[in-house]
Amino acid sequence: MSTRHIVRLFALLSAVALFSLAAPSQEAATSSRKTIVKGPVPATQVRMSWQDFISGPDGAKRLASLQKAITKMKSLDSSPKTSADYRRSWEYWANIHGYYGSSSPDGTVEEQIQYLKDNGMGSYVSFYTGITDQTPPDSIATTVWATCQHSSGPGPQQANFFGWHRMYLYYFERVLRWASGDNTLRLPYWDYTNPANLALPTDFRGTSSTLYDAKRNSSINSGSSTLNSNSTNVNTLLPIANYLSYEYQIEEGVHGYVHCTVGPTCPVAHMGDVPVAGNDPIFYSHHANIDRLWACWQKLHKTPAGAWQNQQFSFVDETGALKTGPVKNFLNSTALGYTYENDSSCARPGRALLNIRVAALEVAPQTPGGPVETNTMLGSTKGISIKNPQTSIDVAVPKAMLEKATSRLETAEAVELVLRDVTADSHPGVLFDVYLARKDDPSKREHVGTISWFGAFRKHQGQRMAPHKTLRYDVTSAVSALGGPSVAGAGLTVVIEATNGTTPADASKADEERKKANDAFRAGANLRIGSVELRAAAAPQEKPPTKKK
Ligand SMILES: [Cu+2]
Repeated sequence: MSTRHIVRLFALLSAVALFSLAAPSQEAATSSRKTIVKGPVPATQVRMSWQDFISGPDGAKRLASLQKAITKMKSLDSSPKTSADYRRSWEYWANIHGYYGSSSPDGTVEEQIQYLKDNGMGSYVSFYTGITDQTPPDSIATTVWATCQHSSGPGPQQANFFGWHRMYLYYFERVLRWASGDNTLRLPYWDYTNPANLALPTDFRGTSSTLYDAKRNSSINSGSSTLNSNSTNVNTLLPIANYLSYEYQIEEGVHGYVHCTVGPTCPVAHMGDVPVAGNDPIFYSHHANIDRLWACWQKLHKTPAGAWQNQQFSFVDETGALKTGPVKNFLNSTALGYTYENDSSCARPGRALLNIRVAALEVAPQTPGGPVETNTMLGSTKGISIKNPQTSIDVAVPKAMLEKATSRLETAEAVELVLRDVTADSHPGVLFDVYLARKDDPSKREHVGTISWFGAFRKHQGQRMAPHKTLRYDVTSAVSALGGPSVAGAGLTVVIEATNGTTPADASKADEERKKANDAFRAGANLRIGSVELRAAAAPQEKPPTKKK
């Protein structure tokens, strides 16, 4: 037995011990692992999209239940710190995701404010008014607070982003039901992957609502801007069969984008800053949608075995009892008492992707020694420094190669853009839209992705960790839209452009928004991209023979 196995066995034994101590008596009598996730779960109910949740004959009743639950949880913030009531409070649940304080892995509020001041983001300090340092009051809080899993944060390389957050929402939802007295209550999801729902739902915007949070991007909060439709499109991700690739790309893509755009940016309270993100009511409907995107994937693919399934996490339930269990008990949402209104047609209408395009994005992320590429390099530009709000990077591709790759787009060839080893010294102050453009006419360009910074530069053993992201975008449709084979003579340029993530409802305000983003861009962050690569994936019979290991 290896040391690692012993450590794991020990973790399992301590978890079982903790569970037996904390479980309510009727559950302790049958302390098999399966009972950990059971308990008083009522019949399966549907987690609905926000729009449907508030509509129909029962819409007003459902909304009232949710508001009642959140109001009740907030009222418990002042409960005695070691009471079960405090473990059912809003503050406690936000602290499970993260908190500031001298025992927090993220340090204190004062340190965060100093970080913003030191890094040209002092104008955001006012977002920390009213945010205070917290201290875990007992061993249960010490166990469960600040345990969220993100691939960019401290912790194992395998993030367990989906697993941890599904468990978090499951126990949070149990507390919501307790607080509302409504056993049918399920979390509604904000389905921004549907272009009809890019605006923050109105009920979150009324300043007197319990769903309102002033610590957001003011234009998102007023409805004068929405999310960007391109940044929330997951069509090219859903077909990815590699679980860890899909998880990483959802986390780094749409998940981080929504955090930093509602934020008002990263790392700023609430939504843009990991330690305090759970204070905003929209957090839970955002993450219900992320959890749904996992459920959508589970409908399409077989979940692979992996050490991530055995990883154990601890939460508290609606009785205030500590609950510990492995992620593998949370794979089937029906057993947890919910299904999603839509988990079977999660892509936007359009053509189905060909397998070759999927293969291009399959590479497992963050593997030690770097990912193993299975597709062909068309061309790359190395060592890019982003010193301006807008940077154009020409990627030289031999004409014959680009001709070959573009002559059979979508039938035999797919094109992928890889931004390898994206890093910086501190937060760049803005997000970045990524465009693919024609070199001969840069006004012809296609939006292919958005780079965001949620959870970047978090502390690990006292040091702030710089992110090293490798981002991959399927640009096959973009190359087609730019003219297909005609780009072979024109050449291709990748444009990295500062953005605050929003799309103004009034299109004539676009220039104003761009100017705001340009002003917020921080050259001092020293953003660098190791290499910008265009790669081609060919249909299987055209693949060069792979080397035998
Ligand atoms: Cu999140």
